[in-house]
Order: sequence, then C-alpha cells, then structure tokens
Amino acid sequence: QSRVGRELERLSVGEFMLHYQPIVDPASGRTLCCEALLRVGMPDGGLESPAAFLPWFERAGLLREVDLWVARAASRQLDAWAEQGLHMQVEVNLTVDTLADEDAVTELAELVARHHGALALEVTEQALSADPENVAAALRTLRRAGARIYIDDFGTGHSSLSYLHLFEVDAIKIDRSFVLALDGAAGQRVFSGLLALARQLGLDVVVEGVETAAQLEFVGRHGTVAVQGWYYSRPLAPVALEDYLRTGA
Ligand code: G
Ligand code: G
Ligand code: NA
Repeated sequence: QSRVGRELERLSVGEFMLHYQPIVDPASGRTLCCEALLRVGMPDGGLESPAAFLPWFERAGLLREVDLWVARAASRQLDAWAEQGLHMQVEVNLTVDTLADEDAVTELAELVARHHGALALEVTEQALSADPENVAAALRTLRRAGARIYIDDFGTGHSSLSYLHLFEVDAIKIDRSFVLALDGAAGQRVFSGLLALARQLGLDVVVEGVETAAQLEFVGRHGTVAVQGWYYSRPLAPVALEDYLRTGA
C-alpha cells in the first residue's frame, strides 16, 4: 500500500482529529472564536502535526479531501457544542485546490449557511495570489452564504497586496513572523504599518503567535485586535477547550 493510501485510510478511520486554538479579545479576556487545526493521533498516544503529512496529500492532489474532512468535522463539533449551549465560532483553513472546485465550494456554502456564521474560513495570502479570479468568486459565494473570511499569514505573500481590494474579506491574520520581529524598532514600525493598512481597508485584525506579555503589551497599543497564541493557549482538544472557556485558563 502506498504512503498516500495509508494516509487516506487514517483520514477515513478517524485517527485524524481537530484541535481548537482560542482567539481572544485581550481587553476582556473573552474567547471570540477559535481556529480548527488538524492533528493525527499516533499509536503511542502522541499527536502528529499536519506539517508532517499535508505534503503527502498535496503531492497526491488530495488537499481538497482534507479541507472537506476538516470542515465536516468542525461542523459536527459546532453541533455538539450547540447542544451543550456553547456557541462558538470556528475558523477552518482552506487551500486553493478546494476553492477552485465548484462542488467543494457548494458543499462548504451549505455547511456555512447551516451554521449561520459560526463556521468561518481562512485562506492564505498565497492562495489569493495563486488563482485570484477563481478564489475571488469562491469567496464571494461563501461570504454570501454567511461566512466570515480571514486572510491567513497576512504580510507573507508578497504579490497579493496590490489586488487585495478585489477580494471580499472580513479580517486579516497577521503572521507570527511579525510578532517575533517586535523586539526591534524596525519590526515594530512594520507591525504598526500593517495595522494601519488593515484599518484603512476596514478589516478586523487577528495577531497570531503572541507568546509573551511584552508582545501582548505592544500589540495592545494598536487598538482593538484579537490575539491568538501560546500566551493564552495552545491548540486544545475539544474537552480541554470547553474547560478553558469555563475557567479562562
Ligand atoms: O498546528 P501546527 O503548527 O502544527 O500546523 C502546522 C501547519 O499546518 C500550519 O501551517 C497550519 O496552517 C497547517 N494546518 C493545520 N491544520 C490545518 C488544516 O486543517 N488544513 C490545512 N490546509 N492546513 C492546516
Ligand atoms: O498557518 P496558520 O497560521 O494557520 O498556523 C497556525 C499555527 O501556528 C498553528 O499550527 C499553531 O499551532 C501555531 N501557533 C499558534 N500560536 C502559536 C504561538 O504562540 N507560537 C508558536 N510557535 N506557534 C503557534
Ligand atoms: Na490558519
């Protein structure tokens, strides 16, 4: 059996799972939403990061299957949480392969509509520039169905800034590399510039990869931004996220 065959089998037998990382409003400490992140359970009870296996799916042209698996699993989780009276917004990651596929976009739009905005979508800046026209059309469809659209890894995609205005999006997620650079004056100016650009474009901001109090303090000077990072929490299994939401820790 090929490596891709084995990976696909793991996808279907349920060794794949989603963890959820809180995205927090620093002013109130309230969790605004969370990002679904794919994990694979290992026989020894450990977890494998998607970085280890996504390239296999990419080479086999199967990222679309992964994205749809993630969206369906997040949708089931939202249903389970709603039954407990927990109303959370979950962001899932989409690749350009998925956005270019009409059937996939149709299914995603149905899921989005069913959850009335509780299912949000992240698209990397790279994906926007890879196939701008198809991606813009797909995002319009999904946004009309009620999805909030986040541009992921914002600031790292080089070419797409010039046609950012073509995409109907709601928010940007500022890449962790900009947070790491906050220990220098130049990095701080770049960060402030990105925030000013987001404001100018009327976009909400999530800052990713905040780990320290010093980073949080600097970020907090830039007005209302949401924060995702280890400072608040690592990605958590669903039950651990429920605990986090109850206790705030
Ligand atoms: O969570 P972690 O840091 O291990 O993720 C490693 C990489 O895998 C990150 O770049 C992240 O964006 C990506 N990733 C995690 N979950 C998903 C997912 O559900 N779909 C896609 N397409 N990428 C994911
Ligand atoms: O590619 P994307 O930006 O979606 O990936 C987010 C990834 O960043 C996740 O895999 C998550 O595990 C990781 N991550 C989230 N917060 C932090 C953080 O504070 N520090 C580091 N090093 N990684 C983080
Ligand atoms: Na993401």
